[in-house]
Amino acid sequence: MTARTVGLIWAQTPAGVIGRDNGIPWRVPEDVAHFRATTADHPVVMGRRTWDSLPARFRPLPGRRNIVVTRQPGWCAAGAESATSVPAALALAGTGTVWVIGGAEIYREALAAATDLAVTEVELAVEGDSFAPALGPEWAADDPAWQASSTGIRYRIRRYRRAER
Ligand code: NAP
Ligand code: VY7
Repeated sequence: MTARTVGLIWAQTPAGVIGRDNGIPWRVPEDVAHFRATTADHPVVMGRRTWDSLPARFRPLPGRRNIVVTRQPGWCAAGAESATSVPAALALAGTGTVWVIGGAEIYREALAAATDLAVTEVELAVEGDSFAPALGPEWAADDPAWQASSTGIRYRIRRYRRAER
């Protein structure tokens, strides 16, 4: 049997906010470094709105296959591959580790296929319009200590594993 890792990676507030106005309403450089290191050399799957949210100079995310999920049959962008569903995107990614990098719609749809979650909690009370998916009791998390970012924002990076089914 082929061991396959389908990871979801996001950063959220304690209230579950992950985005606002098609952006992330904070900047925590230690989290961005964690995101870059975790996804390095692996395909990343994202929703079309998250692709649009990346500044043009960071598109595609370098060193990774960028797979964009869209319902638009003719959608294309330089440096991106496209797929018309989450399962099709995961199939296109092949058999190694793949990271699903957002946004809210895509996390909800990919959660059923996920084996691992990397969730950064940032201790901020900010309003948002995009939220992390609700997690059921099948997800077991570690309990790392809170850290202080160079920005002063407290954060911690939690790992979730799905219990074997
Ligand atoms: P999204 O999940 O990035 O993308 C939604 C789009 O994906 C849809 O409009 C559609 O594209 C496509 N799509 C969704 N389901 C599909 C399906 N079943 N089949 C085919 N295509 C499908 O958008 P979002 O939920 O609005 O999330 C964006 C927000 O999340 C932004 O605020 C972003 O900054 C934030 N974000 C936060 C983090 C974090 O870690 N904090 C990470 C990533 C993103 P078309 O409209 O082209 O058909
Ligand atoms: C998404 C960017 C957004 C805006 C400006 C630059 C966790 C995060 C995400 C997504 C944080 C982002 C960027 C940062 C990454 C760089 C390229 C430039 C790279 C997520 N835990 N945190 N996120 N870039 N899914 N999960 O900041 O990206 O990776 O090369």
